[in-house]
Amino acid sequence: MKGLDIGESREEYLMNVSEWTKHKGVQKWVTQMIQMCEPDDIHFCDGSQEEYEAACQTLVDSGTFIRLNLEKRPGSYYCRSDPSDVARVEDRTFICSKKEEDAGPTNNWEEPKKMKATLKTLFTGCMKGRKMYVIPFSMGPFGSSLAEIGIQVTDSPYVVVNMYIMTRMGKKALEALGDSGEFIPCLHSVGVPLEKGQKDVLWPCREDAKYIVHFPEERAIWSFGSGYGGNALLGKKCFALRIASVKARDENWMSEHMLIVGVTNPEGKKRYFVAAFPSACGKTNLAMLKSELPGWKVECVGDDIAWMRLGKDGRLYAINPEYGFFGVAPGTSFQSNPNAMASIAKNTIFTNVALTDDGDVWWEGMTDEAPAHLTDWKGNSWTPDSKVKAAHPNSRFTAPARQCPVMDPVFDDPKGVPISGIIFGGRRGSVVPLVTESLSWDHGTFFGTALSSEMTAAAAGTVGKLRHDPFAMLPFCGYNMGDYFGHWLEMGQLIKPEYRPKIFQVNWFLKSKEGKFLWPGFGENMRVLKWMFERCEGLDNAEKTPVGYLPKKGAIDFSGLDLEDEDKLFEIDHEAWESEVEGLREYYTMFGSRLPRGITDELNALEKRLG
Ligand code: SAT
Ligand code: MN
Repeated sequence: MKGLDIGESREEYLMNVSEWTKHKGVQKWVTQMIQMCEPDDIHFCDGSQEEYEAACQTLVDSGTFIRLNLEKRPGSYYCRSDPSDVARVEDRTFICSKKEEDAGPTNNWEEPKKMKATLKTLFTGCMKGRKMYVIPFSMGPFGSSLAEIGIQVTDSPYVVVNMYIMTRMGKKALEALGDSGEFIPCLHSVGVPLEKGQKDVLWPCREDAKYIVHFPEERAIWSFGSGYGGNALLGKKCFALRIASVKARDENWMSEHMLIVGVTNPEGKKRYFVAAFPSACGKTNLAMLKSELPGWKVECVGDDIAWMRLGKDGRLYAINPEYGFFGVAPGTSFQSNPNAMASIAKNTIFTNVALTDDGDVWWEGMTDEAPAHLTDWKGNSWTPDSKVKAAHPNSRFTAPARQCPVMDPVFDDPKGVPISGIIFGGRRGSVVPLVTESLSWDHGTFFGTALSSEMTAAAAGTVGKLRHDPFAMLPFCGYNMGDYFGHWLEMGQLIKPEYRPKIFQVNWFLKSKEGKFLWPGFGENMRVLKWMFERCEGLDNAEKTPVGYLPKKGAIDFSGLDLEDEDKLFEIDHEAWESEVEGLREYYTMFGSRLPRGITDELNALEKRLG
């Protein structure tokens, strides 16, 4: 590792940076960041395995990382965050567009100049006593016209090792950028400078000052005070969704909070689908679905984010901009998601799960019975009689995508994959049928705007209450959500009609009056995917209803399933739908004049069809 004391040798730094990249914009920006943050030391990341291991060793030496049992979990590390720094902080996340209305009613806003002034005060000298890492990274495969480059500077080695897994980073990203390419500057600090000789804490962060800030017009990200997940790994939600959604609007493409899967039928024909789900709806499980239907196969291209662009042929192509999984651990088991379990068998970073006595990991839902003794995510001794959870509900694994046994070999293909279908799904105990196909692109866009989910114990709020989460993008859209609806309508016009993806809505969570789930879910969801696949093939297996196309009787193969009430899966309760329409009308008022006419038209048309 090339180390350097800036204070002692500015010339040497300038020599190093010009050796490292000829890109004048990068040189200038990194220099400015150094002058403001005043790190003691700087490291330019090359993305090598040795560099990754050295950074892990730094974290082991400082006590932040614990090396896991080499036989049970080779190449893997255990980490506890500060108990106050365990999730994204939506109330500290800002979209600082020049005009407030351009951030829209779903985002926090602050005047950019004012925010910059606040941040500059916080960032000044914030890396004293620390090393600054400079991480060039590519979101998307190298050489892809769908990929974008970012440069993150950070004082957190935890961020470095997570970015190593989650993105394609280092020298190759810098080469892809070239001498004059466009990059997104991503500034990050945990916000805890160290005095000379002062001992560091295990997880530095700021309880009093967290800022996750996006400047959409400048296309820049400034993140202060948190070291965790989406707050600190700036390639993920900050860049790949919030900033990218703005770029996508301006450049006619789509940046979506969607998984990507390839579905292959028994004849070997393959079609690709993308799907958006609010949290706690089984998105990761669908992304890695183990098919229960003989001859049918699902492969994973991505589990969280899809970037989609028009090809020259007028078709929509998607890439997964990420390179790894940052997945929620609790609930992941060999039963619920065997492919995720295989993905995290080695070379994985575990954060805020529980530690077993033999140096492995455990979390609620991993096995039916908890181990007799654990150390919980706060470092306390834990037994099954303990009153607290052993793993934090938002505890995570960071694992390389290539370790997933059902990873689609084309996930690294610069061309991306052609999309046949788009799926929206929420958790609804009633009203929304198991599966519906939209009547048109605009009607499908309406599905996206209407997406909502009943809250689970996994998030703060009242359990069972409906939370609107349009396109599952509520905390991730970098501009006015009303304009984003309009962008979807416009994209539909740009896609060649014969290639326009079909749009579906699914609901795995219908319940009987007694509160029992009516649909088994998990691997059996393959039966629903099969119907969608066949719709894309043009099969006449649907019938038109007021809410969209539903499967004809017998069109979904339910053989071998012990279903309590098959008809209820497709029931349309007119009264419930009418109040659904009323609820949406009321919800849409928050977008005011930014609500596109096309969406109001769809709502009115639905109301009319309901009669
Ligand atoms: O923390 S992340 O944004 O990476 C994951 C999530 O909260 O959705
Ligand atoms: Mn997500």
